[in-house]
Amino acid sequence: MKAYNLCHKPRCNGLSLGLLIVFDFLSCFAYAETLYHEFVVEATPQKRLCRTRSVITVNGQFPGPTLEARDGDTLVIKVINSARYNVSIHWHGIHQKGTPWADGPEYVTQCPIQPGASYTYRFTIEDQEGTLWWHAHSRWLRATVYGALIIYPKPGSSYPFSMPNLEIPILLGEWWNRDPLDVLRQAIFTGAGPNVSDAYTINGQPGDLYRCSRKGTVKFFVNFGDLVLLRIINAALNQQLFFTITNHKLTVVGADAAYNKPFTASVIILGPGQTTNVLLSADQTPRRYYMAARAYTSAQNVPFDNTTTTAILEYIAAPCSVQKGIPLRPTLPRLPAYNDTTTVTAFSRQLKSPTRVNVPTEIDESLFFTVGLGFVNCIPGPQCQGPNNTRFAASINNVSFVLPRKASLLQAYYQNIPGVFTTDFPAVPPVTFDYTGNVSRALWQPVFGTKLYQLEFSSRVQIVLQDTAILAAEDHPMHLHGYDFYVVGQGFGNFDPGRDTANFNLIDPPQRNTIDVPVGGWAVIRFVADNPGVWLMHCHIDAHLTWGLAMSFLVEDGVGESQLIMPPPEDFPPC
Ligand SMILES: *[C@@H]1O[C@H](CO)[C@@H](O)[C@H](O)[C@H]1NC(C)=O
Ligand SMILES: *[C@@H]1O[C@H](CO)[C@@H](O)[C@H](O)[C@H]1NC(C)=O
Ligand SMILES: *[C@@H]1O[C@H](CO)[C@@H](O)[C@H](O)[C@H]1NC(C)=O
Ligand SMILES: *[C@@H]1O[C@H](CO)[C@@H](O)[C@H](O)[C@H]1NC(C)=O
Ligand SMILES: *[C@@H]1O[C@H](CO)[C@@H](O)[C@H](O)[C@H]1NC(C)=O
Ligand SMILES: *[C@@H]1O[C@H](CO)[C@@H](O)[C@H](O)[C@H]1NC(C)=O
Ligand SMILES: *[C@@H]1O[C@H](CO)[C@@H](O)[C@H](O)[C@H]1NC(C)=O
Ligand SMILES: [Cu+2]
Repeated sequence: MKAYNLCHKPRCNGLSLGLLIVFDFLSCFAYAETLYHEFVVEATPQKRLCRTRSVITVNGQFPGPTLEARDGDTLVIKVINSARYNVSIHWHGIHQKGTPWADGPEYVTQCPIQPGASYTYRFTIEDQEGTLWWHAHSRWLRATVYGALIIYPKPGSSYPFSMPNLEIPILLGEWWNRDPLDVLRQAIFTGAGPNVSDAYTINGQPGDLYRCSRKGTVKFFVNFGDLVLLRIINAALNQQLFFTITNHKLTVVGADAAYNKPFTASVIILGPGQTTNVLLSADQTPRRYYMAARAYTSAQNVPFDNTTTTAILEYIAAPCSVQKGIPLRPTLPRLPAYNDTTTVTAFSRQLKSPTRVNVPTEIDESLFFTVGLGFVNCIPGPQCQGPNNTRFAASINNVSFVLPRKASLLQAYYQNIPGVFTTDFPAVPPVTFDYTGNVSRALWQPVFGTKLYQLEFSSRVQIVLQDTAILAAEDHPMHLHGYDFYVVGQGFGNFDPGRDTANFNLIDPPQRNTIDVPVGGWAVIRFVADNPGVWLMHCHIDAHLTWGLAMSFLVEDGVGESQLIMPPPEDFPPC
């Protein structure tokens, strides 16, 4: 495996990253490169919370290896499945223009890589800079199969902010004492909500506030005066998280691999799937400080993991402070209450693109999608343990998404395999109702189907994502594959085109790949469908995805050669 050399970056002090970044002067003059990696998916024993269990990892690392590239580079990653589960890997936020077969969601763009098999993902990074990540996209394997994907500017260009002298990837995760696939299996069997996690983690470690965890607590070392770029990724399976650091202000400079107008915050919020880049000035008394994350949960009376994960930010000069009588022991930062939606709203309202952007103003496809939970009535018994003798479900426009089995959606489209999907996904809800009000029980049960929405190449799309109060209003981090989109508006209650359209931000809306649709509210996104393929859009809370909170777009070919779906690679995994 090639270690990537980053000439525009100052030498890392090595302590905090634990990575040796070799400074290769020659690469400063190189243009786009092809970077080859091998990912061996395998079971590895890991000890957390006083017990050891077998964990599915990549190359035995948890979290998995950090991929580093520059805008314009091509990544070639051979994934070898040495585990006993089917697996596929998604490169979250990469557009995959011209390489839809490399996107990764199982049964959407490929069949899974079966035990003993391998598949090589090849894709080029085009006009993207910032922090993304990669993760398994096969059942709940992403609980442990994930890592950072960092995209540096092209050679000769740099960040639109002061050059940090240290960069730290921070991956927030969720840990179960049991195998997460057993947790999933049990939830699918009973129809009830899955067991909540036993811990949150920072770079794989729960931190000082959990049993038997203190020894493993992650420490990041900084020098007084350092300007540090934290690349924070919410890799948790099912939970939005607040993140903060005692006594330090965070300057938000990017989200989902797009820059934004810098603003400061003491707490940031990330839905699963989202990333946030923040600058931190190490300008406090040299000592140890906690960074901490815990749940933001918007659904009422729903069980959640109410624990707090911590890591330590330690000034290298801290021992000198001890001599002056300043204790080393870190203090906990103040985190918002688990249901503090006000803080979440205030944070997301501040996110704006750095300059005026090119938002589509004429719209060809005006879509209105309700996103929310639901249930299915069932015969009381062990497989009917959802609320009041039901099984949980979730849907978009009342369609609960079912993955095909005999071929992936992309393959079925490309090879004209009949009977795999239909293209009648509704553009608007089949029934109009008071989405966020007291919804009649007659509306709570969705239909199941594998329905796609077909888009002409280059159509300008607007989607109103409207939360519903069916079972419980809840915020849903909606992720679109294959595209970034502009978030032109957000609000609470039912979207009202008459009132709300006038307030859209068509000047400098933030660009993202995952939008947290406010609890009991709505978000409006716009993008141009210029990337042919089959692209999943789904809630990034895996419990909701399991229940069907997903749909797919089928984007037709354009006319030029670069606007066609190319044939699948030869090692493409069969079903
Ligand atoms: C889920 O939680 C219940 C209650 O605590 C426990 O009995 C069960 O074993 C757990 N299941 C899994 C798969 O962790
Ligand atoms: C969460 O835990 C804190 C203590 O850490 C406690 O004060 C609070 O009541 C708990 N909240 C819920 C909803 O369980
Ligand atoms: C948050 O939860 C607490 C109790 O856990 C409750 O007293 C408070 O009203 C809730 N706040 C909001 C905004 O729902
Ligand atoms: C379950 O039934 C009880 C009693 O009829 C009712 O109060 C509650 O709202 C119901 N819950 C759901 C989720 O339907
Ligand atoms: C919601 O509507 C049902 C009838 O559809 C009614 O029985 C119930 O009282 C209403 N609940 C509230 C809180 O308005
Ligand atoms: C969803 O479809 C089912 C079956 O047609 C229907 O009973 C239910 O009322 C619909 N719900 C909504 C919100 O459209
Ligand atoms: C693994 O993938 C193959 C091919 O799609 C499928 O036949 C098999 O059922 C999958 N195994 C599991 C456990 O899902
Ligand atoms: Cu959701």
